[in-house]
Amino acid sequence: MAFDVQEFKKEYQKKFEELFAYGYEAGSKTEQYIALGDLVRGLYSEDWIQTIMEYNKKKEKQVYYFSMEFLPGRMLKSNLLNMGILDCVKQGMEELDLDLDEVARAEVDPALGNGGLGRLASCFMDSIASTGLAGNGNGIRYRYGLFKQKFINGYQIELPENWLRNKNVWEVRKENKAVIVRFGGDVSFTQEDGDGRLRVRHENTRDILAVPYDTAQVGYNNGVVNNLRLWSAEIPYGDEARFSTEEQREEVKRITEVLYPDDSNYEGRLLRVQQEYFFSSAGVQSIIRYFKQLKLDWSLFPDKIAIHINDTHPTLAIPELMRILLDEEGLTWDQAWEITKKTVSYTNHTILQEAMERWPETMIADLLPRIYQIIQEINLRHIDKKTPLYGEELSQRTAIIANGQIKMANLAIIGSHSVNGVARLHTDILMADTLNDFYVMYPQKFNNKTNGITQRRWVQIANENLTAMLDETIGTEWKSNPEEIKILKAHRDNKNVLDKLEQVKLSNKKRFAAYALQEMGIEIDPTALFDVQIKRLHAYKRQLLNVLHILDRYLQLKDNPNADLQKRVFIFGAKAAPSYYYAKQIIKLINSIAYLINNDPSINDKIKIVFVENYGVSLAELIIPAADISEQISLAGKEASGTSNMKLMSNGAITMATLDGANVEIRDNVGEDNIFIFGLKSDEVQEYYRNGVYNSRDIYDKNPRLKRILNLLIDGTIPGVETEGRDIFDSLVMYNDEYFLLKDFDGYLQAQYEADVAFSDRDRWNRMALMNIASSGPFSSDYTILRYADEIWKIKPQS
Ligand code: GPW
Repeated sequence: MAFDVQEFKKEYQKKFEELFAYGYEAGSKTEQYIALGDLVRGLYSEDWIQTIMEYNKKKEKQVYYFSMEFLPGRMLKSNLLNMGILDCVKQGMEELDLDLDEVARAEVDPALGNGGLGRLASCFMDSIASTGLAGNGNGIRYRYGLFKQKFINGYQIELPENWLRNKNVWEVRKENKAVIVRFGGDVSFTQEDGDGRLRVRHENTRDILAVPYDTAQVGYNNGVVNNLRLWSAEIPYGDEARFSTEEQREEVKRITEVLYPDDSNYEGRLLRVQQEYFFSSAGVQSIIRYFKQLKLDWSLFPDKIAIHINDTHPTLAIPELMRILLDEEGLTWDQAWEITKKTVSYTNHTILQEAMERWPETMIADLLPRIYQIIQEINLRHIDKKTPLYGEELSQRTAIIANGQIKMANLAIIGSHSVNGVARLHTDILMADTLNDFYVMYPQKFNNKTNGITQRRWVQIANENLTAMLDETIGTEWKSNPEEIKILKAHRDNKNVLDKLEQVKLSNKKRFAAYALQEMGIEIDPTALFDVQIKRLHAYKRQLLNVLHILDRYLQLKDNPNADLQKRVFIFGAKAAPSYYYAKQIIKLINSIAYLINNDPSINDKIKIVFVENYGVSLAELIIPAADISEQISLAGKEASGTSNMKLMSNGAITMATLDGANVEIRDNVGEDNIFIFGLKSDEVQEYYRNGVYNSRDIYDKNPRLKRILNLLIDGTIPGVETEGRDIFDSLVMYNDEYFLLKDFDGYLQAQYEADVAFSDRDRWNRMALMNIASSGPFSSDYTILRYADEIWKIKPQS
């Protein structure tokens, strides 16, 4: 983008005065940020319009990524980076006596997602634009994002996150693109004269206005600016009379009021399914509106439109598309069904049964009577068609409706042409096990798309020091072609490069240490090993296994204050779903252990524990560049992919991992010598579940080292966790340790010991870090997205 520093300074001053009617020097950080954001939006607006016009003119096939969650992170710097003006603006701000980073921190980080799934959607939006693909996001503009986490006395407290409290400079309200979404009502059929076709009458509905707010998705140095469309629920214009009571008005607003705070765990609530239909219907309607403008035959719909559903949350897009094609556009069932299947594709993100969405039949029948009929019809036709081919039993197991419930995964698979898992191992488990019945019926639908991350945010923005060091060492090609980072391997034995890498890491650790001191009053040594586990709190992710290791070190130091142990800082970041009692108990336990150990002078700072409050995208950007060890220790088979594993690897952390999710592929890329692997394999876990011979009590009785640690939970050593300690102890010892922590404990300790040894040899460790960075290119979401585009969506990058 043609733009120079002087010009920028002039424009910025002008913009500020225009907005606030005084000089920028007197403004607050928020005002300074708003002025800059506003200016930046103006700079890409022409490309934004141009991009959309071009897609329309060329009738380019477009993909619509439907996702209940997006976690974009702060957008100022990523927009500047992708526009190619980050350095220019930084310098300009400096000359105006402003610090860009400080101003950028005034942006509220929009937490419109829970964790990995939402962040993946945002990495994908960045990659779709950056690889030059015609793509759109479709989601919900929640008034309140994921709760703000506070710790009070070690317990998690949830506070509302009003992310729109300041002006959102990136969004554009598009009233002219609003659509009506209908709930409830009565469905009847009338025989029309003439053609004898049945016409559907859907009356007495509750009509909600869906208003889109569009946010630009700026591609990296390519002039492409795509669109992310988030829908907000409002009262239809002119319909105010029908919503005369406060109660009725509240009901409308409630639909997009707040994000459900559950990660990999579904809540069968009416409001949730209202949200799902609301944004699915609005999205499909605006696609239909666009397609009709093209004046093409309906049979060409799948040649122009791909709808991708991010997990089952947007599955109602399938019957909604059917409804519109049948009831409003007058297509036959067979025509509509062919179009729908060819248009929709589905990603599965979990095998956990508790995360599988199932809606009570009666709930859907009442809330969405026409959609319910269509689902019933899809189900009947499916069973009719498959029973003669596969027999009664298998066919019934794949039914969409059973036992009064509607199974959304079954609908998503039957109503789409592609089903993908998010890592090789995960997809293999889906095919062989979780979704095997469907794999037997539709082998050609199944495919793998291993997740990826955008190194633009996770390296270039989060880790400027590493970026500068890479540019200096291997040039800048890796920035537009992530695989090229592999040439860093040529420097693996270059002492000078290894030392520089160590300096980069150290400076990032100092930056985090300053944060820990400032925000939490915890003093940490930046030369200690930083051991990081950042992800949602979940039993299957096994934060508790990490805790058992910490307690083992604690006991070693209690026994012998001079024990030869590597000094470590254990960093945790994790939110628990407010209703997930056990996860909240684990948070309390970790905080209590942190308090105990951090304040025990006999430990002499050999262990420090930092549990950051309110972990999210912005904190991830601070923590990840500072990590030495990346904890990826889920029970094998349970974590579909993981993505923090990739972000940490790209920043030179060494992975401590079970062979789960994408960890397997990380090991394959980085090599056995540059990763620490331990624990049960996925098939071994499966075998234990099948034969039922696992007995955790037995391990407890026979392993004195482990027994001593577990007893700490119930013997009063850790103050303030009487109930938590007992409940957690019981889950591990009395209720047979569902996630095999005790089984994997010895292997984990051994791997951690090896990590200590490796860390003490600075050259060896730095070389491992270098090899991780150099092997991280294949995990760029650019490649992931190009595979989706080529193999599922059938769209090509624009030149
Ligand atoms: F349960 N994931 C997530 F599959 O963050 F829907 N939230 C969710 O609700 C689900 C999955 C769901 C995560 C997976 O746990 C993680 O392994 C994966 O890397 C991520 O989705 C992106 O695919």
